[in-house]
Amino acid sequence: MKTALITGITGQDGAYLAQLLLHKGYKVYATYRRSSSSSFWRLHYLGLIGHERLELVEHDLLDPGSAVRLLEACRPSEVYNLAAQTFVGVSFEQPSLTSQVTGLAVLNMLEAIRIVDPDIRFYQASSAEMFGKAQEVPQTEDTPFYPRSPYGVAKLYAHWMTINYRESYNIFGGIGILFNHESPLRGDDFVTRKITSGVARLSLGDKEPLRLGNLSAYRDWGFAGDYVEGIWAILQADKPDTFVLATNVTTSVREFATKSFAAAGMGIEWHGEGAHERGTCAKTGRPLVVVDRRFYRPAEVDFLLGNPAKAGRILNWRPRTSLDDLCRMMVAADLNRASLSTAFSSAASSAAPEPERAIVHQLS
Ligand code: NDP
Ligand code: GDR
Repeated sequence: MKTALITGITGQDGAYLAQLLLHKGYKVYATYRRSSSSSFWRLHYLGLIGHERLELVEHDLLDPGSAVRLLEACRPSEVYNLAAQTFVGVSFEQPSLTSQVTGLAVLNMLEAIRIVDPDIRFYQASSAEMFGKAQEVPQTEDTPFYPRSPYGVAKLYAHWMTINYRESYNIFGGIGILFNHESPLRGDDFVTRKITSGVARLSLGDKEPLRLGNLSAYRDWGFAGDYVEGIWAILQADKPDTFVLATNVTTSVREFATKSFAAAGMGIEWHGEGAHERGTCAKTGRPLVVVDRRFYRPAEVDFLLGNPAKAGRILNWRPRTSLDDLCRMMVAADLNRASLSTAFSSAASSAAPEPERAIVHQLS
C-alpha cells in the first residue's frame, strides 16, 4: 500500500486530494494545525471523517523540527505540500507571515526530506500568481515570472527552492503551477465562492447587495476536483518536472457574477464604471452588486490565462468541467446550504456540532 502525506487537509485541495488518494487505495496522513476552532467541515462534506486509511496529524508549518519528526513518524513515499497562507489580499497585510508560511516553510519540508528519506516524492503547489503582471499570453511553463503580491513572491521562492533541491540533491520535486480552481469547498473569501454564496442569499430574498472589488480582473477558473487528478499525476511522472494546470479559458469577475446569477435564474444588468460600477436585477431593478474599494488590492493581477498543453501531452491530464458547469455546481451547493441554514435557524435548533477533535489521532 502506498503512503502519502498531505499538508493542509482542512483546505479545499487537501480535502479533494485526500478523497482521490483514498479512492486509489493509499494510506493517507494529513496535517492540520492546532487552533481553538479547527474545522474539518470539508472532510465531513466529502464523507471522509472516520475513514480507516485516513489519519489526521497536527503539524504547524512554522516549526521546522516538526517536519523531520512528521516524516519519521509517517514514512510517506509521497508528500503533497498544499498548506500555505493562500489569500492574496491578506498577504499585503501580513507579508512577513506569508513569506514564512508560504515560502520559507517549504524549505523546511525539503530539508526534512533530504535528512529523513531523499527518495520521497515531493509535490509543491506553485501558483499562477507567480506570473502576476503576465509577460505573455497564454502563460506556459516557460513564461517569465513577475509576481505582484507578497504571496506571489513567497510562492516563487518556494518554486525555485524546489527546483534547486531537484538539481542539487536529486530529490523528486514535482511542481504544479496551478491556475485558480474552485468548488463548493472553496473558502468563502475567494471571489467565486463569495459570489455564489451571495447569489444564493440574494435569490432567497436577502436585500443586502454583494460587495466586490475589481470586477475587471480576468482569471482562468477550473474545478478543483479535476485539478487534484493533475496534482497526483505530477508525482507519478517518470521524472520530476513542472506543469501548468489550467483550462485555457479566461473570464472576468463581472462575467463570473453574471453566470452565477443566471444559474439561480436571475438576470443582472451592469451600470457605470470602475469604483462606481453596480449590478441591478434585470427584472426589478433592485441592487445586487456594488463595488467596494476596500476589496481592491495595492497591486492587481489583471489577466491570467494558462496553457496546459504540456500536462495534456505528458500526463494525459485535461480539465473536464466547464465554467458554466462549475458556476451551476457552486450556486446549487450554496442554495442548498442557504436553504438548510434558513430552515435550521427557523426551527431554532440548538444542536451542538459534532465534536470533531474526538476522531483525530495523534502520532505517537
Ligand atoms: P486553502 O486556503 O483552502 O487551504 C490552505 C491550507 O493551509 C489550510 O488547510 C490551512 O489550514 C493550511 N495552513 C495555513 N497556514 C498554516 C500553518 N501555519 N501551518 C499549517 N497549515 C497551515 O488553499 P487551497 O486548498 O485552495 O490551496 C492549496 C495549495 O495550492 C496552497 O498552497 C495554495 O497556495 C495553492 N494554490 C491554490 C490555488 C487555487 O486556486 N485554489 C491555485 C494555485 C495554487 P487552516 O484551515 O488551519 O487555515
Ligand atoms: P486570487 O483569487 O487572488 O486569484 O488567488 P481571489 O478569488 O481572491 O481573487 C480573484 C480576483 O478577483 C478580484 N476580486 C475579489 N477578490 C476577492 N477575494 N474578494 C472580492 O470581493 C473581490 N472582488 C474582486 C481580485 O482582485 C482578483 O483579481 C487565488 C488563490 O487561491 C491563491 O492561493 C492562488 O494561488 C491563486 O488563486 C491562483
